[in-house]
Amino acid sequence: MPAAGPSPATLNDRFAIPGLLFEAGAGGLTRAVIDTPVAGGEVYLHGAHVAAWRPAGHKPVLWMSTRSQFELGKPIRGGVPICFPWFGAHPVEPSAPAHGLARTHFWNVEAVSRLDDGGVGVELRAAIGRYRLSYGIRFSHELEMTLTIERNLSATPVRFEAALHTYFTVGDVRKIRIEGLEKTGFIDKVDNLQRKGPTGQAITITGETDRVYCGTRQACRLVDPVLGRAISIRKAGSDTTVVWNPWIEKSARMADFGDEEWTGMVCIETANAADHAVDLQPGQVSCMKAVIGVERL
Ligand code: TA6
Repeated sequence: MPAAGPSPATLNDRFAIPGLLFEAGAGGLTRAVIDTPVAGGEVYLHGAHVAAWRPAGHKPVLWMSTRSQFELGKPIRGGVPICFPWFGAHPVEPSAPAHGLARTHFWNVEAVSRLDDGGVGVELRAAIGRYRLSYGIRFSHELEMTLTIERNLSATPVRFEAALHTYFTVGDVRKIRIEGLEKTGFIDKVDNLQRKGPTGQAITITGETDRVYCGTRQACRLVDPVLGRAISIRKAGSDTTVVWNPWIEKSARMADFGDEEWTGMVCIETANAADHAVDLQPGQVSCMKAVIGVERL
């Protein structure tokens, strides 16, 4: 299945720089492959989907299902799907795709750059319905992703939800803890959307977990004793954090998710969703950023 948009050769003529090359990736979808002394990575133009990031001296940080599809019109299972302009099921249209349109949309390359620290930056753009979006990704010692909803040119406010739905590789999800949300209440999507108060403790995963933490700008820290590392997730312009692991039964129900893969991943998502959907006033711009870092324990 040919990918949409310009060929890798055309893109390389225009944008290739040392450490960044375009190629046909999985399923023939076009991707930029980043390979520098400070970090490696991949981003597909399909969905502007960051599929890999590997800072120097560390194992790959982002998780990708071995069963993921790489097809036009289908979401990729892993990495960092962009959820926009809604999160989860569409509020009124049950047949609309979960998590919106951005993650299966084709994005164009706007610019690439060599960063002062030896990393590489990529800027992508897309027009989705009435929205104009740009997405800046910096592959370096940290992974920085900035989603910008360009100026609302209409005379009326527009409401949307957005998320960087990041999948992290972990040694064993049953042995991790997630710090930073101890003081934040959440909507529990595995318990009839019950609103629950702060637990006062770090999050541990002991079953299917699907929590929308509302009203938090806190950084999170994913502590992984099996892989001997801690992953930091700092953010700006985001008031919601989502934590998800499908556990056993839900994994078995997902065709693009291996039945046993749930032990090796957890999602910590940087979002504006639920109570914190964005009401973008005329003339306003909205910007949401996630910065991922890794340290050895
Ligand atoms: O962010 C958690 C969640 O909303 C879960 O409910 C689960 O559906 C997950 O996203 C994956 O959604 P997807 O549409 O990619 O299968």
